[in-house]
Parts: sequence; structure tokens; C-alpha cells
Amino acid sequence: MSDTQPSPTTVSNPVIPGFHPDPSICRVGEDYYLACSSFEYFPGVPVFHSRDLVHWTQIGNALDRPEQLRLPPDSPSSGGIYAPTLRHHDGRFWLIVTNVSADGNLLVTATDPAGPWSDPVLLPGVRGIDPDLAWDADGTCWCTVAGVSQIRLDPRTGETFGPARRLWSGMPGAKAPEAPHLYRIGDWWYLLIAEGGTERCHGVSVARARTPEGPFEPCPANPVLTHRGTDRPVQNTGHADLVQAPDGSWWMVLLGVRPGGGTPGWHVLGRETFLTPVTWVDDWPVVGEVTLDLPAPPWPLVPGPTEPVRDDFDLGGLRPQWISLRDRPAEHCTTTERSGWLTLHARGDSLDEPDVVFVGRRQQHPTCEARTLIDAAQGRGGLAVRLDEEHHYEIEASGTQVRLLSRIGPLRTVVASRAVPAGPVVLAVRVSGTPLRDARTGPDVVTLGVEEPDGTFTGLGTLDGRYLSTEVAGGFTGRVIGMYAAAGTVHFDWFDYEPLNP
Ligand code: 6LW
Repeated sequence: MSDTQPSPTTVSNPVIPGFHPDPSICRVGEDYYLACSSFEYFPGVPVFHSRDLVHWTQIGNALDRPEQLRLPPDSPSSGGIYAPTLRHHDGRFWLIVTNVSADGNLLVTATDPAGPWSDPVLLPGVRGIDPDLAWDADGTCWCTVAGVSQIRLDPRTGETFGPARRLWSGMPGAKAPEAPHLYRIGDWWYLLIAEGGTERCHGVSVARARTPEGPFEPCPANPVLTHRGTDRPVQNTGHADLVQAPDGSWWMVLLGVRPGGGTPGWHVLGRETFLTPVTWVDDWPVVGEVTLDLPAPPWPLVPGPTEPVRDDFDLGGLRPQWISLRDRPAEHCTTTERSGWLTLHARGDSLDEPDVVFVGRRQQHPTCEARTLIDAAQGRGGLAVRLDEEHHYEIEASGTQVRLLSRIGPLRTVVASRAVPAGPVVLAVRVSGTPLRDARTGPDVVTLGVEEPDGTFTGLGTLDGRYLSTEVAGGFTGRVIGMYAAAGTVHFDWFDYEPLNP
């Protein structure tokens, strides 16, 4: 932002769009760091950096080695890596997280949050999901998990001490007390939780005590945040974490969704990371409404590097935004076999398979376009919009044939096919909005096709986007758009992703 340009009065939420749920945040000096869940994708636990809480840049992934992240081939979509907690203590970064498909709770540390992160310390004594770390002034480390219960932990060895103790089970009648975070703020210990379930009834509640072990008294105003029963454009608000800015102000990061279409509303980008301010009244947090246009924070904004539209795969390795399914063995995925190309050697024979070779990036905008130049002379592969193994649309090339395929639950369809000239061909996907005609209008439509030799786009079909939404497919993730190989060897010269104007 140049000195002459006035600072904006509002900033856009979500601050980290696309499926980046269960955010956990910490601050070191002027720098903020944030980590999110990643489920069946490898590498796992994306780590972000910001100087202003508004602009975030992914700096790596905490679990980027098979020794850290075991995701068995039969592990389900939306299994794997659930909610992390990221903290800075005693000169190091600490990240605790649950692998529900193997190992359970584990802890990794780093001096540089961009990595490398340590091999995991397994935590067999920590039972439950959504583990949190908090340290007392005497150095005692308290680990709190969903439910909500707590156990004393040595984070360096993983040893636990004594039985887990139930601290609080949330507000009467609310289900799923989870996502606990424990903070020492002033004379109080605060216990922040999510409850109501991560769907439309999601909310945030808080309790406080004079010691980290309780007893905790609930805030009279609980839930301190929920959008349940409202017509607000951001829904499912919950799973929050608190951070104090250098100027003493308090802020909350949390997950939310942006449903589109008629009723019940379908969200396709997964649960995204939002920001909202927090004030304090009578030593209780008061949380601002989570809006799409957030009043700008009272400090200079520091935009990060602009993400390029095109990835030419010429960096010698893949950028941290690229994710694969459960693993990414070098013998199946390389950018060195053909210099400046991404080469995929097939393993599974379609996107219905959990071990299909896939490299994708989160869809982060309601309307967007993705394109790739594919050489499928020696195999079969293409460009896909994926929610999970049972919900995906793809434009697939093999030699001089291109097909549009769809998988919706039990239904597999070859929607269209056509011949293309021999040689590399540009495949393209366009996601665009749909005018709200009636209660049954879906959230968007997905057009998949090819670019002719003269560059014009020819769609092979336009499919209803509701079938690639969480409300239809279920689960905890959001759409990922990427490249795959289903037979033989397939090469990709470049990949473009850019938002389109609504
Ligand atoms: C996570 C739980 C939740 O462990 O969903 O939204 C689970 N909250 O806290 C997976 O994201």
C-alpha cells in the first residue's frame, strides 16, 4: 500500500479463505502465526504468517514428512489430522494435534515456524481430540482436550501425570464441547470452547477460574459468539482461538462457512478462517459479529507477497500450497523428471481410489478458474474439482481423447467426450455463481472443458455445484482443485488458478 493511498476502512473476511478450519494462533513480537486442520491431505497442518492479522501467507506445513504424518491408504476422507493448537513458549514453537487415523495425539516443535518441525512426540496418555497446550507461571504444562478434560503433560517427553480431570462440559444442553483453549489473562484463567457441533448450531462459550485446574464459572452471556438462527452470510461460527495484539487489543480467529444458493444453503469452500475483534467487560470477553467486511484494525496493513496466477513447476519442488492424498511418494510425483513440468506416475486408476496420485490446491474463491497444460500421450489423467473419493468432477485426457466425468455418491457418469489434436492440450474448469431463482437453486455451477488451438474455451458440460458441497458430501473439508494421473505417466507444464469476478 503506497504512502499516498488512504488506508482501507474495512478488510475482507475470511482472512484465510478456502478450507482452513480449526485455526490456532499465536504471536511472537510483531509476528502472528496460525495453523489449521488438514485431514486426509499430505503435507498436513498448513502454517501461516501475518504482520497485521489480515494478510496471511502460507510459510509451510508442520507435518511434511511421512515420519510425522502417517495416513494409511484405507484412512477415510475427513479422517487424518484434526484440530491443532499452535503456541510459542520458552523460545520454541509447539504444535499439538490429533491424527485420528494413526498415532492419536502428537506434538512437534520448531524454532522456525516455516520448518523444519521436529519428529513427533507421541502422546498416548492424552486421550481425545482438539488438544490444547497452556503453561503455568511455574512451567507446569496443562493439556486440555475436547469434552472438556485436562491432564498435566511434559511436552518434551510426552509423559502425562495423574488422571485426566473433567474441567467443564459446556453450557447445559449444548452438544460437543470441544476445541478447548486455556489462557492466563490478568487474574483469571479462561477456558474457551466450541459447542453445538460444527454445523449451523456452532458457537463459542467461555468460563473462567482462579487456577488452571478450576473450578470454572461459565460466562453469563454464553455463547459469547454464535450465528445460529441468524440470516448472517457467515454461518457455523465456532472453534475459536484468542490473541492479543501488540497494542493490547484482543482478537479472535475462528472457523465459519459461506453457504450459497437457496435452502438449506450449500458451502463448497469448507470451513474458512475468519477474524473478529474482542473487547472485555467485567473481565468477560465480548465478541464482535463476524462480518464479511470487517472494520480495519487500527494499525498499518502489511500485505504479503501476491500469489502468482501461474505455477510453472520450475522451482525444483512444489510450493507449500500443493496437497496430495495421504502421501506423496517421489516415485509417483516429481518436478525433475521433465524439467519445468510436474510428472505424475499413476497408482490408483481413478479419483474414486484413495491412493490416486493427485496434486491440488484449495479452492479459495466462490467464482474462479483453473487451467493446466497436460501431456497425456503416455497415460490418462486430468484436472479435477474434488471434495472426496465419492464427490468429484474431472476433465480427463488420454492421447487424443478428452472426457468429462462426474462422481456423485454411487453414481459415476461419463458426461461427454470428444477428440482433440495429438499433443499437449489445455484443460480448464470454471466455477461460477448461479442467479437465485428459487429455494432449490444450488450454490454454483462447474463448467469443465478444453481450450481449442486458437485459445477459445469449449465446455464439455456444466454441472451443479451442490453435489460438491459439504451439505451433500458430508465431512470436514472443502473443494480442492488439482491434477491427477489415473494410468501410466502424465505431465503437466503449468497450472493457473485465479478468482473470477462474481
Ligand atoms: C475438530 C472439532 C471440530 O476436531 O471439527 O469444528 C473437528 N470443530 O473441534 C474437525 O475439524
